[in-house]
Amino acid sequence: MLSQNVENILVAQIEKEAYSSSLYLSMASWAEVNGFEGTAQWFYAQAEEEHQHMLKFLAFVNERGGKAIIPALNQPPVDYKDIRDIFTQVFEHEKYISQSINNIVGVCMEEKDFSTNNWIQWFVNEQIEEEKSVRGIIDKLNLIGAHSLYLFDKDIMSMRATAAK
Ligand code: OFO
Repeated sequence: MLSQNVENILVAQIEKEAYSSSLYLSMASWAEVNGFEGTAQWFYAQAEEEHQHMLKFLAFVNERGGKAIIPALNQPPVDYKDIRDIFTQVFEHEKYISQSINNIVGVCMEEKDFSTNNWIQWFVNEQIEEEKSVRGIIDKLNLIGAHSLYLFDKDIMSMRATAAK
């Protein structure tokens, strides 16, 4: 059974994961209409992954005797300056999510909820991977000039295919 504090912070995370999915869908759509097909595919896959994260939180809250709440979401940004801008925003967002997951660990420890703490460790590791992968993409973007964006777009498509879990 979850304590009220643990339930509340897990329910708040359902909203954050749902917003992440919606944000990445918006980025996918921007990339698609601006001709970056590979980047769009990367974001569509990322949006799906975030949707799965949201479902994991939802199922866990309900299984442990809580009540998952399906949130209303804010509209994500519609326009982005360029590809670099988009990935910089992704990196900032993922750092915010990592902080949010760490806060959940903190509440689990305060409440001595060792089973939720054990379960949330999957997300702790997932965030390490996500930050690493986005940092890798930004490093790549910093190495290339504007002319090579077409090659970058093709390249990122294969990165997604190999990194898929
Ligand atoms: Fe961006 O990963 Fe969910 O938690």
